[in-house]
Amino acid sequence: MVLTTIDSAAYNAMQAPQGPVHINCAFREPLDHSNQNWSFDCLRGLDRWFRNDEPYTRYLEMKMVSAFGNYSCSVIEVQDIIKKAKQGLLLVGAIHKEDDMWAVALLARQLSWPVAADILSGLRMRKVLNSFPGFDKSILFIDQIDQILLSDSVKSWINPDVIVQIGSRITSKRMEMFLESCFPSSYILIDTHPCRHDPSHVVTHRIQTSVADFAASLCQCNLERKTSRWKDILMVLNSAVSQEIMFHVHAEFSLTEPYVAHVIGEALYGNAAMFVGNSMVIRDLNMFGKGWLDHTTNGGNMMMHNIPDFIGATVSGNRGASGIDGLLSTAIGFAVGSNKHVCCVVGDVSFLHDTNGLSLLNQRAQRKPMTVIVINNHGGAIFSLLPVAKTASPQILQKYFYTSHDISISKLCDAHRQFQMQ
Ligand SMILES: Cc1ncc(C[n+]2csc(CCOP(=O)(O)OP(=O)(O)O)c2C)c(N)n1
Repeated sequence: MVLTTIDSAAYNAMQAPQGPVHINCAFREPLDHSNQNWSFDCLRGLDRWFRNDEPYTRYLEMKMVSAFGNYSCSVIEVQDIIKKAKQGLLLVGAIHKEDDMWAVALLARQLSWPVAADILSGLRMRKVLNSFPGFDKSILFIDQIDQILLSDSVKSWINPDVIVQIGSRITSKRMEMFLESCFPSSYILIDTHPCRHDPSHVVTHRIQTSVADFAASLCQCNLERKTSRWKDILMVLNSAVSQEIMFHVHAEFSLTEPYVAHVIGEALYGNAAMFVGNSMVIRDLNMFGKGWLDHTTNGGNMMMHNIPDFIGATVSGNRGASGIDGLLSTAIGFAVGSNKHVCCVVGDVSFLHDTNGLSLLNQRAQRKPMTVIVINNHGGAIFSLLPVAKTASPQILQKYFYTSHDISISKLCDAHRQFQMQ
């Protein structure tokens, strides 16, 4: 933490506008009087830093140093790291532009590494353009990485030596904890903005550039498409978990949250986008969401141009403090801004936190129709997963944590003259 913080401060102090920087030292967690013994474990992953006099996180620019398309030494060094990687992992966090989704798909093809795509990357809920989902074998999506990491034994086996991360934010807490503990020899973060985003304090190379430029720089390296045990095992694990999920999700005869998350893609079509609410909705979609077959696009023509058999579908959300307020209104703003049919999925308590959004829905100016899906489990189901659910009495839980209610969402929609189905 100290190293990445100092490196970022030093970098910012030397960039325009140059000047002093302020370092905030966060209180340790948990903030109580318990003494924690110092352990050598906290030095894990620092071998490279001890061995040379480079900063832990190096900030690099994608600079060409000649008209012949030659890159600076630092970029060549990154290319070299990628070339030599034996167990590479491409991690795709939140990205919003369709061009970037394309660029990531092309990058994934070049690297031929397993790809872990976050729900907010748009590649998780990718729309499949032909009738053979998964036909594009050149990209190995590990969509079930979150569940795979539930197993300690499997987790200890997953040791990427190089991670390339596109887009800053990762939704899964489990994934973030894994990234903190897996110590790859290089962790390369690509994003266009200069701001720091390294909650796990693991980034060794921070490159401020677009995905497209980064992918273009790798074109020069003639990366070999290697088959490897690493990829094969991840593929088998992913498909085993995916089949298991499919079985359980469809074996239930009731409408469960995982079921909705699993099939919701089928409600999308054409150029539709999705807005996901916080609490369990985004977590469920991140765990159970999957690509969907788009019947409205002519996949046959696209295949001829040797491009992937899928296109990213924009998925947005309000992360940061992950508030449950104003989500419907944000989704409406997103629909206006993106000019797409937006499917907004929120929990019932979140929906009730923003009933004013319903009156905004009535104003149809400047946007396409929206679909709002409320996952109504009559309260904040997320609290049933917290330790408090094991200790507090049911009455206390219902009243103060789940904030259970019997408000009729359908009547609320009627009151706002919104068409609704149950
Ligand atoms: C503005 C705000 N208030 C309170 C919270 C704390 N909080 C997090 S999740 C949650 C419950 C959300 O319930 P719901 O939208 O029904 O989703 P579910 O938990 O059922 O998935 C609450 C109150 C918050 N994140 N933001």
